[in-house]
Amino acid sequence: MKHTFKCIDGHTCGNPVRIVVEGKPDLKGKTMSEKRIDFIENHDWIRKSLMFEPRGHDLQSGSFLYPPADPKNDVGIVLIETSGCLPMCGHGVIGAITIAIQEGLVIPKEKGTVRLETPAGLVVATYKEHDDMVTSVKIVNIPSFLHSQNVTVHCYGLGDLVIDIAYGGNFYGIVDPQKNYKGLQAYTADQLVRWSREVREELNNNYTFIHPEDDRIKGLSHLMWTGDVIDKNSTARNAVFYGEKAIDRSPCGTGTSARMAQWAAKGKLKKGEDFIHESIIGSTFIGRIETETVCGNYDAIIPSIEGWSKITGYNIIIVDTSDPYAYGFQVI
Ligand code: PYC
Repeated sequence: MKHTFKCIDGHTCGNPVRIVVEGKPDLKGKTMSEKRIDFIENHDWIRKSLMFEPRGHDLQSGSFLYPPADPKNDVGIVLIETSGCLPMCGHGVIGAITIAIQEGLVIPKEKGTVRLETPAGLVVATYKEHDDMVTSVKIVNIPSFLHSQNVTVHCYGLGDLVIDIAYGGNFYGIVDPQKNYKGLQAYTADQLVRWSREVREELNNNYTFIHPEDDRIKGLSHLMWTGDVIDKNSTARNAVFYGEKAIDRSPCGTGTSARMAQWAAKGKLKKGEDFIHESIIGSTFIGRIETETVCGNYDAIIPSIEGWSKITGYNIIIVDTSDPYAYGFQVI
């Protein structure tokens, strides 16, 4: 049996995105959170086929668009990547909005604004256009907060590490420079990947991470290594690890949100100030605290993130169930 998926591929500030235009599953549930659970329970083979090798690679991420649960909104999204079906993904949303507007997949009620339902909540995106091309997308993300500070874990490669945990659409362990970690500029991406797997496992084995308002969002999936900026005009630099082998090539939208929440809680970033966040390759997102709020018992911020994407191709992908690698593989 052959399954055909018509996709549009692109990248956001260097990190890949793939929007599945045809071949997406009919998902049960009204909200994107309910659809996400149905996807995880009944359709995860599609993620594996489209994200893993040989049809994808360690960094691949993608999405499916659905009609919104609330007719006031423009569209809903279910996000996938190599690590699973995420509640929210900033670079993925910036890519999906760019592709959806440029290709006419979504006609927003108000030109220049897309009200997007994600499994993590409503995200309002505004976009700029020039000559029918989307030149930038700014998303106002969901409440982001510092979950815990100074959590200690042992990393065999580095020694004891003191880590803050923040939520920005996914839970992040944030490793700032300290006695046993000099900053990301001092290490190779390969070293960061190796240590990340170990540190993430330690954190999940020893601590519990559950979203205070939605217990379907749980577990720490991402690790952020911070370090010196490349461009002196940037505020900060980071490398986010996800999946089993990926270091985000973009500055990471949910990671930038989590880090702004960490900085806000420590008094290092105020509402309205620009937070120019560099990625491992030097691409940037502009972050800002739009408002302050609460999430459960946590003081939280509503962050915005602005970035850009480009379409790289139209891709018709076939999953032939007689192919021994129909459902993909990873080499770790
Ligand atoms: O941009 O939020 C993001 C993201 C998550 C994982 C990779 N990128």
